[in-house]
Parts: sequence; C-alpha cells; structure tokens
Amino acid sequence: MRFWSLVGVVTLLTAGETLAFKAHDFKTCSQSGFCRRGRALSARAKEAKSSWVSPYSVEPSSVSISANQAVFSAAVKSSLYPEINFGLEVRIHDDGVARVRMDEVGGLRKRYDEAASWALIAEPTISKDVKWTTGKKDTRAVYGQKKEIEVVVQHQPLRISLLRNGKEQIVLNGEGLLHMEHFRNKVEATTTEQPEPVEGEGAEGEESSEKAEEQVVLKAENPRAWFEGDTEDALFEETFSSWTDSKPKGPESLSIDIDFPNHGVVYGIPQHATRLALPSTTGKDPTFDDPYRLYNSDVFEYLASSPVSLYGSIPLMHAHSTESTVAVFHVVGSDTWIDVSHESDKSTQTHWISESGILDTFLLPGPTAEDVFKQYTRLTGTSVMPAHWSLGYHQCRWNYVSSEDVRTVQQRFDEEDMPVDVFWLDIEYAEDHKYFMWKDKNFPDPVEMTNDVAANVIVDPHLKRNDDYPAFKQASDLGILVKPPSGQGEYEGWCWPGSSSWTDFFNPASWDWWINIFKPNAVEGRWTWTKSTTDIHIWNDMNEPSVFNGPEISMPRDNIHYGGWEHRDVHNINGMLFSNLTYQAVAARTDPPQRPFVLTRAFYAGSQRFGAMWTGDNLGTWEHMAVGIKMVLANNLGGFSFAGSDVGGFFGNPEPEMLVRWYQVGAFAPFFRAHAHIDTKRREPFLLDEPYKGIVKNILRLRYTLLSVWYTAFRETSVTGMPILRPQFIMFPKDKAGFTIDDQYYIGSSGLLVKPVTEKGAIDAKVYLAEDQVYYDYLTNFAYRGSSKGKEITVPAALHQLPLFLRGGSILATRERPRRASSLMHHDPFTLKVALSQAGTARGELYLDDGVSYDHTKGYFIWREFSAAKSGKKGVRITSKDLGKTKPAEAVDGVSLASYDPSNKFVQSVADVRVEKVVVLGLAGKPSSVKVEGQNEELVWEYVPGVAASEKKDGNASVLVIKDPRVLVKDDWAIVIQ
Ligand code: NBV
Repeated sequence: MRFWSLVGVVTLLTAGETLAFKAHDFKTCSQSGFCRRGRALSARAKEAKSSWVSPYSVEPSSVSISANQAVFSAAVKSSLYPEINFGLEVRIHDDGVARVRMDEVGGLRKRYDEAASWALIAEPTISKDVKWTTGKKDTRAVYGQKKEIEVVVQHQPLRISLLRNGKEQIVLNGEGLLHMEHFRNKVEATTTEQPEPVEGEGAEGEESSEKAEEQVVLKAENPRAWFEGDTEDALFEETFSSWTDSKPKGPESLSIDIDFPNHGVVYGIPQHATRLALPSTTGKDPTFDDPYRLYNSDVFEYLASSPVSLYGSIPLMHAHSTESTVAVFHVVGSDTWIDVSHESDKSTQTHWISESGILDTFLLPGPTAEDVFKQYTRLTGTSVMPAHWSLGYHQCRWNYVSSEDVRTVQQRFDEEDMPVDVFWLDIEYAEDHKYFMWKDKNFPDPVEMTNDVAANVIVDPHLKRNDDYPAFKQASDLGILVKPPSGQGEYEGWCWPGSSSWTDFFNPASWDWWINIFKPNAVEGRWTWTKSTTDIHIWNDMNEPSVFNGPEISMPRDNIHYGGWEHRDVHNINGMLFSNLTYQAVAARTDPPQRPFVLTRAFYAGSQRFGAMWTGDNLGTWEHMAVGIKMVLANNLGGFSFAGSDVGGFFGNPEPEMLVRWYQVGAFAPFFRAHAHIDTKRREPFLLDEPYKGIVKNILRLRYTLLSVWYTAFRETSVTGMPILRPQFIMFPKDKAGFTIDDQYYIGSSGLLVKPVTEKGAIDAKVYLAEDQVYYDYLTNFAYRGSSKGKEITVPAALHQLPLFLRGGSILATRERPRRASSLMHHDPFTLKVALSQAGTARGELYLDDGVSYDHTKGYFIWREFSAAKSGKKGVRITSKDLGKTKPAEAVDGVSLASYDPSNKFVQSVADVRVEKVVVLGLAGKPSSVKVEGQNEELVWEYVPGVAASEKKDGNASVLVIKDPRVLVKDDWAIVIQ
C-alpha cells in the first residue's frame, strides 16, 4: 500500500520496493554554507600550521572583575574588523563550573542569546571563593577547595583554558578557530576594505614549505582573506535542493575549537547512530567524512552508523582519561556541526560550528563522571520521578485501528498472562489527523475505552489548517502560529493532515491555551478535549518539527518566531518546548496534579525534565538493534536517562529470533516499548509461536520483577543526575580497556550488569569484567570471578538465556509474583537477593512511593538501605535501615526535605508489605542457624553448597534461601546467619 506520498518526501513503500536512507534530503557539511566556511577556516589553520594566529584578543585595559570577584569581563576585538566590538564574560559558579559568554556588542543586529534560558533551570549561583588576577599577558582565576582549579584568559590571542593541578583540561580557541561572524550589510560585505596587518603578527611559522610561505604573504597582504578565505560563500542567500534560504540577517555563524589536551576519549552530543566513544571525523584516520551534526531532523530510514543529525540534540560532550572526566556544554539552539579529531590517544580536539547564536559555553571541571553529572544537571535539571506505571511495558503500533482492536489486544495479553501497562494509539485515531478529535466511526466510545484499557494517544504539533478544527482556529485567532519569513500571516506547510500550521510555543500567549485544551472538563467559552480522561498520557512525535515539504523535511530557517527570532536560531530547542508544554498540560488536568507521562521524539538539553524519549524510526535489523543500545547509552550520558528504542524495529518484519532478542534489549532500557510501522505485519508477542512466545513472556515478567530496581534507579538520577545506564568508563574510570566498550552496561547503582545479545544465531557472548570481583549469573547463580587486570568471560547466551549478572556486593529488591500490570503489584512482597562480594559484604537500596502523585516531595515514601556485613567468624548479618531518616535532604526529586516521618502516609499504605524471601549468594559454608535478630525462633531455610564469594574460582555459587523471614519492608530489622 502506498499510504502517504507527498512531494516525494515521506513515501511508504509498495511491496518489493527497497527502503533506504535518503541522503539527498539532508545537507552534508559541504552543502551548508556556514559549515563549509567553518571547515575551510580549520583547513587554512592546518595549512598555516604554527603561523596561524587567532585574530581575536582581549583589550587589556578593558578587563574588569566584579566586586564579588566571580565575574571577569572584557572587550574583545578581532584584528580583522577593528570597528566591531565583542564582549567577553567568564563567570565562575559555586560548583566550579566556568561559564564563558561572548557576544557582539552594539552590532547591526542582535544575536540569539536565549538558548540558555530554555535549557537552564535557574541562573546558577556564582562562587564566593574565586580570586582573579590580571597580568600583562593574561587574567586568571584560582579556585577550588585546594585552589587546584585555574581558569586562564590569555589576552593575545584570546585563549581560554581550564586547568586542574596545573594540567590543562579544556582549552577554547587554542587552535585559533574562534570566529564570530559579525553582522554586516550586504553592500559592506561585497566591498570589504582590508585592514592594515596587525603589528607583531609576522611570519614566525617554522614551516618553510611553499604553501606556508604563500600563507605568510597572504596574511601580510590580505589578513581577512588569510583568515576567512577569499570568497564570500553563501553569506546572504543559500539554496539547497529546491529551497532557498533568504538569510535576511546575513552571516552570523560561530566557530570555536574546544580541545581536551589530556583526554583521549569523548562521549555524548546525542543524537547520532554511532559508537559511544565518538570516532574521529577529521585529522588522523577519520571514521566519518562529515562532522557530527546537531539539527533535529526526521530522518527516514536512518543509517546504523553515521554522524548525521537525528531527532534530538544535546550539545554536551564529556572528555575522559584515566585521570579525570570533564565536559563542555555549548548552549546553542541553531544547526551545529562538530568535528572530532583524536590525534593521539591522550588528547582530543573538537571544532564546533553553529549557524547562529552567542557563544555560551559551560566548562564542567569534573574531575569525576559523578561530578560532571552533578554539574550538568544542576544547570539543566535532572529526570523527574516518572509515573511508576511508565516503567512497565508499553505496547504500541501504528495503528490500533479501533476501540475493539485495542480491547482485543489487551484481552489477548491477559489471556496469555503477559504483563503490559499501556497501549498507544498512533495518528489514525484522529479524524483527518486533527489531534484530540477521535475518528468516531472507529472509536465511538473513547472515554469508556480509555477507562477499560490503559490507552494513551499521540499528539503531533502540526495543526490542520481548517476552520472547523478548533485547535487550529483558536491558535490562528490568538495569533500564536509560526510566521513565514515576511513575519506576516501564518506559515503553511505540509504534514499528515495536509496543509498545516505550527503553534509557536516560544510565544507565552500559547502556553495557557495549550494547557487548557487538555482539560477533560468543559471550560467556559473555550474548546477543550472533553472526550478524554485524566488517565490519558501523551506521545509527542514530529516535533523537530517535521514538515514534509520543507527544507530537510523541516521548517524553513527564515520562518519567524515570537520576538522576531528566526527559526534557524531556535530550531533545536523547538521540540523541547512542545513536550514541556504538553507535560505541563497533562499535569494540570487534576488538582493536585498527577505525574504526567510525555514521550517525545525531538529533544534538547533539559528535555529530561519532561518525560521520556525514544530513538525514532529504527529498522528491524541486527545493526539497528545494536546501535540502539549505544544511542540509549549516549542519551543517558546526555542527562536524559529515560530512553529506549522501538522494540522490534519500526520498519520491517523481524523474524522471531530477532524479535526475542529485541525484547531482551528493550527490557533493559529505561523506556520499554514495542512499536511497528503501519505496513508491518502484526507482531504482538502473543502472536509468536513457541518457544519464542514463552521466552518473551519470561522477559516481560523479568522486567516486572525488576520494576522497583528501575524505580530506585530513577530516584537516584532524580537527585544526583547520575545516569541510569552506566557504561564501563563510568563504573571503572581508570580502566582504559573499558573506555570503548558500549555493548554492556550497569543499571543504576543496583549492581546489575547486562550485555544484550544482538547477533543472529548467538549461543554464547563475551562479557568484560573489569575488577577482581565475583559476578553472579542472574538466572543461574553461576559465579564468575573477574580480575583486576580486566578479564573477558564467555557465557552461555542461547535465545532463552541472557547475559545478566549481579555484581558481588549488591543487594537487589525484586517482586517475583507474576502480574498483568504494575498497578497490581503495589502490595506484593519483596525478595532480597544478597550477592556477597569477595569480601563478604553487600549493600543495596529500595525506594518506593505511590508512583502517581507528587506526595513524595512532601516526604511520603519508603527509602531503605539493605546491608550485609560479616558477623562473628563465618556469619553474615543482613540489616534494613531507613535512609529517609538519615538523609532526608537527599531523598528524592531534588527536593530537600528538612525532616522525614518514618510513619508517613505512604508507609502506612504499604505497612503490610513484607520480605517473603531472602536469597544469599556466595556464603562460605552451611549456616548452623538463621534468625531474625532479637527473636529466638529459627527461620525456615535451605542451603545448596557451592562456590563461596571469597573463592577465586568459577562455578555454581552456594545459595541460601531464607523463606518468609516475617520482616516488613517499612521496618528496621536484622537477619543473622551463623
Ligand atoms: O505517527 C506515525 C509515525 C510513528 O508511528 C513513528 O513512531 C514516528 O517516529 N511517525 C513517526 C510518522 C511517520 C513515519 C514514517
């Protein structure tokens, strides 16, 4: 079926046609004027070698330090344009982060400077502990507990570096690629007068090659051409394919090199389908020809290994070495290209080229990954506690076509005893793709249906241009639609409903309007979504935004948003505003609010505050399955942990083996959803034959047994910002061998290590253990001993198996009773899995709250710590302690509680929840007694001898199972094993 075909952009296929990424829909760097200019600048710098000197310098006489010492400011000049003024500011925050801002001052126009206002949760507090000193050559700040950090602003040429203990960590403009193209009039640009060469900038280059000599002559005679090139390349207009960008503001790009002199690996800048440790795009042995690009795009059939931009952008890059982790957060909302070059395994050079915006770069000094995440999420916020049900399994398809269809699918899950929490309705629920308007014929009873079945729906950002569609009519009347380049009227583009317009969520007048639409109760004089319930949660798709007949399947860059800003200035931020407002709308439906769930495809730095994301339209191939894991890991490093990929692959019909493996991948991602394209065959898990069906059922059940583990991991990320999925380098920062491993990872602080299998026909898998510790196979209790030198083990991984391990030293709280949905588990008892370390100890946490309201922010929750310690000669004592009482200020969601009531409302509601089983792995021998401390009665237990945690060998671990110790989750207690 050819479902939708419009100007050849989004074409679904007739049988037999091949699917392929349409490279011609998207620009390469060489097809983008400002990227071309940026890369050419870098090429000239390389050619000129040591004779290349940045024309930007600080005017020493202008340097001023604020009275409180935290802020440095100065005038900056480019020797090429002495008449243009730039202002530089460096401020040091109280957590050691240095913020570097530079803007053109008194220019012809204003550069976009609001990106940070959307990304940041608050204006960071500045440090009281800094001392700036100005010398002839530079101005430097010294700070940190041991005065170990230094920020040095070198005056001429401008170069900014951050050092720790005298060692450079991050350097801006060290290669002289800083270039803030100033605003100019077209006329001026075509009749440029070349300034006199700046004195003292002669030909000191050591190179004697002819090219270098030519460069020297050029530099002396025509420094502008030497620096900027001698052609005016796409400054005032640019054409790509059939689209012309009018560029009314002319050139305003920003180029800056950011180097990590002592860090050989870089990670982050999601979203790209690439390895986690970012391969080079330039310099020595580049893997990719083009730079990594950040430009939110709806890329049809994206490649499984490529630097092309995808649906979201987080301009955060981590740099890592055995000594430290640092990061830069480069807050720009416009199209950005990033070259990465690893000239040696000890240092990394990067070059960031953005189309517009001011320089606003945060230098995050680390020095550990934990510190970096704390610093980053202090700026942009942490993931909030999700609704508990949203961690369950989501069943989706484009489309469940009717109320009856959804009900039947739900029933089939129930009949097969397969757990599922929610069903998603894709765009076909909406009449003519007018979101909120049900297709009455197919969904005659939306309210009843959503009461019977937990059905959630998609709401896309395009509004069908039809006056009988209230959402469009009202937005049009309110004047809150994005405007065309003229700034007059409404921009009109094509999307699912045909002719469409887009709400400008940068316009504050749109906020209340959008929030009110979602209210199921009629609001006087307003159209609201009365055919809905407060249980419907929302999926925001196409919010890059995707525009079928627009350049690069998006909005023209010269479209106009609120405040007169062009779309080019805000493109990457646009999608976040849509999910932000939807999140607020869903929360505002009830009083008090309930936790919303909003799934978004487009995202930016800060999107973690508004819900979950998924990796878009992946393919049902093994390569996509594998790269999806890396993409979800990269998102976790970008501060956005609540992430997952379409299980099964969106396009294609995965064979049963692949589908089973995909469920194993999905069950170990924070967001777990199966989804499929409209042209695919139905593939709900109950349709599988045995043994596949049984295996998938077990995977679904395994996910549900671990829901509290995921929930507890969310508590931690909501407070510390530490990602939920942790790759090797975070867990073992000094182990070089782990730096490039991106196919296995740990889940929160739980001690679970997983290596999903993504190869056809696999019967075993290799897993890397970085430490001299015992790792227990989660399903068989087989103990593997790692090595402090790093060790690769081979483990069984046939289809029904899964390389999943519990690290020695962990205690996991699981709920083992099979249920059909998470909502039925709130009173289920817990099993504690105590995985003893080689030293005979273990610890773990459990966090619980009502999972739906915001009562947890008032202190209504349970937060326990379980510990196992040696007791007597060969005994072990397992204890449960109230962490809420000891650390109320760190409890949850970043809310600092002054105190905590151990018998709070939530605790009372689950007062009967007990521990029904304790499993201890790796005991040294058969106990003689197992008792609850303070009680005389012997507990019921069974012991199977096996390898002890302290033994340096592999084999079946010893297992002690304590049945029903009759202790409650809410209480402090101790179980003593003698
Ligand atoms: O709404 C239809 C699909 C959706 O199922 C998918 O998850 C999105 O990523 N949507 C894209 C639009 C069309 C894709 C070809």
